[in-house]
Amino acid sequence: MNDDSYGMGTKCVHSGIKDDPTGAVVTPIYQTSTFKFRDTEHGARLFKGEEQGYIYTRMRNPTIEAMEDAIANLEGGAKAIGCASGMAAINLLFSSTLTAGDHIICSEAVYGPTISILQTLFAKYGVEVSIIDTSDVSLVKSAIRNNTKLIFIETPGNPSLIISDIQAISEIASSINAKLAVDNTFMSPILQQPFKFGADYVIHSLTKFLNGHADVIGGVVVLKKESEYIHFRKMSNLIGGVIDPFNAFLVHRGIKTLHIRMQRHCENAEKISTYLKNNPKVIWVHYPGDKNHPQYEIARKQMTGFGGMIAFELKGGLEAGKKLMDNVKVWQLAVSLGGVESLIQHPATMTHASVPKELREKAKITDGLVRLSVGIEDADDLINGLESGFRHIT
Ligand code: LCS
Repeated sequence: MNDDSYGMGTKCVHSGIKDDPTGAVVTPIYQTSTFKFRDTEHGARLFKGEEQGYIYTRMRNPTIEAMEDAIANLEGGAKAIGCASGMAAINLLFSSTLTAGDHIICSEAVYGPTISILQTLFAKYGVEVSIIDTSDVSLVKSAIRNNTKLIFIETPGNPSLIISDIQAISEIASSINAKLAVDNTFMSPILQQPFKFGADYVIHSLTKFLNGHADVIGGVVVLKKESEYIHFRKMSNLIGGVIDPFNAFLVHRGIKTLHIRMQRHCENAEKISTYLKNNPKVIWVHYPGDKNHPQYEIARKQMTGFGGMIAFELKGGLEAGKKLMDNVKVWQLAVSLGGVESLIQHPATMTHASVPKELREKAKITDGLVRLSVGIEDADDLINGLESGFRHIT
């Protein structure tokens, strides 16, 4: 299935599936921690890398490998490494690419803990950190130092949906021999493929759209170049934050419907963003498919659909937001995103509470901002469900 003549739907259904000795049409759950050697010679050869095979699930497992191959194929990357969570993937990426004395540039509009892990753990290890607005390419250029090794962007960014130009930033990175990593969680490979625009690494929280059913925590690092695989795999073995076979199976199963789920997420979000824009109780709406979105042209260049995430601000700020969130129907008040069910949440006190207030405000995460993860229910029910909440705001 690693053939570009196939469409994304076919790739979603078939990618990664291994020929199984039983003839199983899906890769089964190899729920085993360890694998038997034929004899001592065999075990020694596997450990020396003289023969390929399975040793121990932290190192390699067929069910996890099948999911990794599927994601690498969908992203157009060479290899992928499954991780225990999106944060484990981010940790693996930073640990594998940064050393004391290196400098990283990171978007200010990212999932809160991505900033926190840089400012706490990696700063403590001697990594220099610049958190900037990467939607402005000139700010990326001026943040460059002679020790810059990695630029990390999330686009669209969580939760404000600010968009960074992957191609322009990848050109800056390659001009100084630095690497570009893109958190593609909000888009999935169906709507955006950062390698096509020059990225070196893609990460995902698999917890979100790729699994899509709100029943798994997982993450992945996807590598553009096969040559970096052994280094990353060794780091993954040492850090130990690997996904387990059952969760990998569920993610792989979720991927089979990713293309049709993303289509429905996009259709529903488009309708809901229009409803919100026409709502007199709403001040502004951020949706990448909106012609008034500040980076709409960049969105059109690098995305093939505008996704299922919406951010908006209500007249009456947080107090109005609380009334809305406590009274909606169909929508559930919960963090996370990308599942079939629609969720509503308040970033300033929830997903981005760990980000210092002045940085939050700089990243346009105002106290009145409400974030929607639009699911695949019927759009009319979702609009009526929001309307139930809006009626409580006077
Ligand atoms: N990257 C993005 C863009 C995310 O939104 C998240 C989690 C992560 C990475 C981390 O992934 P995890 O470790 O949770 O699998 N975002 C969340 C959110 O917006 N609400 O709850 C979690």
